[in-house]
Amino acid sequence: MKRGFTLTELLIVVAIMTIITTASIIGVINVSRRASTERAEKDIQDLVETFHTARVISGKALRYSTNYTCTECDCRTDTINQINNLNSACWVRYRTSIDGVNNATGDLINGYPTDPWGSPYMLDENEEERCCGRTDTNGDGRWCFRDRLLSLGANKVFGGGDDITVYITPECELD
Ligand SMILES: [Ca+2]
Ligand SMILES: [Ca+2]
Ligand SMILES: [Ca+2]
Repeated sequence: MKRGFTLTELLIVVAIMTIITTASIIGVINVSRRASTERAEKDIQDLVETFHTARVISGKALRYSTNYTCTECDCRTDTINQINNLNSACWVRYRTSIDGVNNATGDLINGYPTDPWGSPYMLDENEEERCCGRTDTNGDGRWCFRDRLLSLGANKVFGGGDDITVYITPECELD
């Protein structure tokens, strides 16, 4: 005589299916997160190469192409809403800097690159920036500090353990 599933058997089957489904979803999320991180790293690498080109063509530190010593500074205290606002001071400055680099390189940057989470890339120009207690220790008239480029990561704000940060070796000799 055939018998149906008992309630216990049904519950076990449901539990197993739930576990399998959850594991699959987590797997998909992890793969997608890894793909986003890899894209951000690739974008950053491309931008660094373009910044280098601007540096070589102009013969000057990046800050002279962007006309800023801290493109990202208007973004540092921004909330997610502000980062999402294309008219915010953060975005205006970012577009101005990209335009400056394109002027120097003959339009090597296509559009205004955003990271995989929709934020502009953050740039702090530091090479030949005379501030912040920095000194020209070897007295050659060049302040050799590293420019920094980063993605805010999935949380779209500075910090939180998900920033992807690259420091750019200055073209001038290190002090
Ligand atoms: Ca700076
Ligand atoms: Ca120096
Ligand atoms: Ca972050």
